[in-house]
Amino acid sequence: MESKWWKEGVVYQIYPRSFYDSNSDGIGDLRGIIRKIDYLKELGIDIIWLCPIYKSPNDDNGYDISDYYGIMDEFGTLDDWQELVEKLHAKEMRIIMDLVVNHTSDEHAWFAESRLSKSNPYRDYYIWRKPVNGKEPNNWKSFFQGSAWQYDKKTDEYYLHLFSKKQPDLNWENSNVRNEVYKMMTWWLDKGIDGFRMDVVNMLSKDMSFPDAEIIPGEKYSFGGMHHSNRERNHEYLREMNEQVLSKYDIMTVGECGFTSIKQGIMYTSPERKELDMIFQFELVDMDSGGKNRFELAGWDLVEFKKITEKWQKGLHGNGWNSLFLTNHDQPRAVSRYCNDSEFRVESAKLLMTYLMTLQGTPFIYQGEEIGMTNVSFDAIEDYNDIDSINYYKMQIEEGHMPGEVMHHIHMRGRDNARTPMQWDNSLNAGFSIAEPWLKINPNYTEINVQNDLEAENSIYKYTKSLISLRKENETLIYGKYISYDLANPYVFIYERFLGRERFLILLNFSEKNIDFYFPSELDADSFVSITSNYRKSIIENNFLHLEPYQAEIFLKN
Ligand code: ISL
Ligand code: CA
Repeated sequence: MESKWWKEGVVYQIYPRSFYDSNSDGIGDLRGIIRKIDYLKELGIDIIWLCPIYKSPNDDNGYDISDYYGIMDEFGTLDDWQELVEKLHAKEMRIIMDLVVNHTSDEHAWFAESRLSKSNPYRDYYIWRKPVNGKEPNNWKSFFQGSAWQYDKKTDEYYLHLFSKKQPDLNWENSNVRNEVYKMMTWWLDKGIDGFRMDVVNMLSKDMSFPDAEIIPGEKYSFGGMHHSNRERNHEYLREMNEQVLSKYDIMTVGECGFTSIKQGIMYTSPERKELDMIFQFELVDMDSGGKNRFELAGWDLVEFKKITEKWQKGLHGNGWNSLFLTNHDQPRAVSRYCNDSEFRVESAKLLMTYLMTLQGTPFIYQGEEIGMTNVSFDAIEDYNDIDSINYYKMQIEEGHMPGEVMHHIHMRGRDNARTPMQWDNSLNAGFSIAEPWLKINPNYTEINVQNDLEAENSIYKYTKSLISLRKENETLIYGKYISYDLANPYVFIYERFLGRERFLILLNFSEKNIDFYFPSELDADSFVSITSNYRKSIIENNFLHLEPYQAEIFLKN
């Protein structure tokens, strides 16, 4: 397997609005990130992924871009950005930028032109269709609730928006659109960035005949995934992008690819196909969502979690490359979702970090994960900012659901769980800003904050730091093969990473039970020695170990 810097590095995702506010307006900004470079370097971070910082009316917090070449005023200037990049590079860190080109803002100059008339040269930059029987052209659903089509009176047509109606989808069939995107990517790459995280990059190609999607009985609209995800033409676009832009630089790319099978995953990431370096696949984080939408709560279970992990670990080995993540700015906090965020919060967060740092792939830490930040439960919908949660609330109330029930879904699944400001210390506003923050702080900041973790002996931060360095010192943890044992065990996850004669054994008790655990006999477990633990290093005797709640342990074969 070819070694690459982006296989060996650890990525830290920054949601700039919530990271650190340097000028006291309540909004995180670029100079705020500059001030925290040392904090990230100290943790062992190699690469930063910056969520969108481009000009945007912020209907979807920067994922609705009105100018790809400009910086959002609240975040600073191009000079601030340049300084950030230089300072990162001076510390031998790299930076990847969010690339959002499935759609623009409706306030982008192209769309302003496009909607003016059917003969406007920019008309075909977007996807316009006539009404069908006085209604939307088909039954596709927006990811943010309701129809994916918005009627525009001026020309009596609908435009497609897979996300909010302020995020019209670009028409990738149009080569002018593609060339504009490649030009823009080249502009940023020439400014020295080290790659892109590509937003919903598996949805660029749509079935241009726009057939109705199969519908869940009782529903009005349907997601219609196969009509706009992972289409053959999407791969063609990526290969063209690679040829025209990506292949000319030593960079990394990670494509956000929801609803993607392992077969598609190989197609996107296999080096011979020259598309992307890695993708985010959502099988793990979608496991506990119901069929209708992401807010519908379904069960989560470890056996399924293990199967998905195994499928991707084995499936991409030698064929492509995995990304590893348990949360991001769209997901609940991992510790609240998969483990225990109260009594065993510290043990749980360390367990999840152990998982993240011991698999094959590039690990992504989301801001605050290194100190075990948790979900939040604000009482009122007015305290929420996320368009997805707010639209969901409105629709559910209209459909007659009780506010308490709807709020519960938002508490469990809402994207603002991940977006509350970073908790730096226990001073006013968690040290994030001296002004009132754009989104309320999680009230648990007095206990959960960076300062506490930097001071405490056995903190999550320190554990994370030691795992990152363990990973970097051991090629086996990066490139080694994966094999798992006891797949049917509903509480304990146990797997090995091996390369040549070196063998690491990872043991994770994903439950709050005390467990008398017997290792599979073929392992010869007594010959393994503990090198890391979130309790105290254990000794395996007669293939047996007593496990504490959420115990995580890494062993090395003697
Ligand atoms: O979250 C999902 C699967 O779990 C999908 O709904 C989908 O991958 C996601 O909504 C797409 O997210 C990305 O594009 C959106 C933006 O709001 C998100 O913040 C971004 O990560 C539109 O640009
Ligand atoms: Ca600010």
